Amino acid sequence: KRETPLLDQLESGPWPSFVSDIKRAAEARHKNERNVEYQIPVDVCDDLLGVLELSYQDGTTHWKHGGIVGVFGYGGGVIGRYCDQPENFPGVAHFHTMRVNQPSGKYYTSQYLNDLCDLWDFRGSGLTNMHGATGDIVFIGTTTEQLEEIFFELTHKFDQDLGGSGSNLRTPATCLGQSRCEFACYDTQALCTHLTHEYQDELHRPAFPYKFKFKFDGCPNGCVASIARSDLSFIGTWRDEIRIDQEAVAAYVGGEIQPNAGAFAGRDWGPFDIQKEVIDLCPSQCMSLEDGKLVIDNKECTRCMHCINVMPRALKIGNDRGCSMLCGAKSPILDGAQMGSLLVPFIKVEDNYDEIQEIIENIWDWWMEEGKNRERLGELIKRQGFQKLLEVTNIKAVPQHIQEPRSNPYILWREEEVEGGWDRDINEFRKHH
Ligand code: SRM
Ligand code: SF4
Repeated sequence: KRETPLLDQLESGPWPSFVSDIKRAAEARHKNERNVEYQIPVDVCDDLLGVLELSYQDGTTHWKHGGIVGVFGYGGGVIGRYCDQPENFPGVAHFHTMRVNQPSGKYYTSQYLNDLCDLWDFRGSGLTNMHGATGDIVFIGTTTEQLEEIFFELTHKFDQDLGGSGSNLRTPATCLGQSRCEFACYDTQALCTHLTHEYQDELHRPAFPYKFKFKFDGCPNGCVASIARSDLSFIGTWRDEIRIDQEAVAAYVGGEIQPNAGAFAGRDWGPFDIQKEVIDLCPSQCMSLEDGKLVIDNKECTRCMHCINVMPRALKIGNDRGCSMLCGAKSPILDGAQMGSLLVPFIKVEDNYDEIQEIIENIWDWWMEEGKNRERLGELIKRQGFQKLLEVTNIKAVPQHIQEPRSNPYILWREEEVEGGWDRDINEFRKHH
């Protein structure tokens, strides 16, 4: 057993510690109560702790980049990792990570989880990350020889595929949507599953300038935070009116129904004040109480979800539902972090997803043609302009595309698009219109 004084300190804080977890895994591996015929060194977890301790001592990583590893026919799904001190830490000389495509909405049977863990105890370190930040089941640490074996078992016995890594479509991620959530404006799981199957090639064979992520939120609550971390984000919305049950509104106001404290976890509500907690907090100030009835000016509503979150029994999403598509979110490498920009304000999400796929493919054609190596979609949009994106997707400019009307018009008109051209006399023009 290795001494790890620096790592031990990490266990002393108030939070659950990954160091304790790895120690527990190391111990279990040595005990081997289920007589697993380990296919990688039994002290993989001890060596992992050892090399991590050394990194803390030296103030630098002892993992080195390099050496592409993977499975036959795929270009993604496996991240190669080698230790730069293989003599001292033979258990982690190779320590590759495998990303496994999680089921939509992350539903499992216990049997299935057990089988996954058994496979990984047998052929890997036993350490997992459920789930990685993109959403995958992440298997942490195995040797090169095991990769094909694991892949074979996953695809043949588990009916399960690898996820994305590298310059390809990354594993799409979705909220659990209509399977449990009354706010879901479209079937997020169905769309996620459909596009995952449809774009298998793009997921497994890196042919893009860089990574590309899809994420699906059933409503603007954004439980998978698609607006911040996907190149193409699908956010459920509706275009008719919020449905109001006035009796339930009165019951909230009268204290017979408690507001949904989950919307403000841990907060002591006291008597519910609808003016203060809902009406005054509406970002577009489109609500009022008239003779005890709640009135919403729906054309001003921005679908922020606040009122619905607080009073879910009184207010419900509209009936004419679909999603908005936003594009270009990314984290800071190369050209700075960006949130998604609205591209399609509303699109129906029906059984046939042709219209959605047409938009996706037009974007990809443009990005693959024009994108520089390691340039995310968001950066290409910044470099060539949002207008160019509208041209390649054949989407007409609408006011929602413009961030700050008048001070920052995103859209530039060509002379032939403007009645009277550049030489028109504005005053003449005004007189006639
Ligand atoms: Fe990431 C690079 C791990 C989710 C933005 N990310 C890396 C590298 C390859 C860096 C490295 O070489 O050490 C890491 C590989 C570690 C390994 O050995 O597996 C790495 N990223 C991860 C994971 C494994 C962290 C985790 O444990 O959760 C996540 C993937 C697990 C999964 O598939 O579920 C992971 N990375 C993300 C996310 C979150 C998301 O997808 O929602 C982001 C922000 C969203 C985005 O895409 O911008 C993210 N990772 C990056 C970036 C910055 C890209 C940019 O354009 O700004 C890099 C740097 C790069 O690509 O060179 C990066
Ligand atoms: Fe429900 Fe909306 Fe969260 Fe999806 S994003 S789980 S629909 S609240």
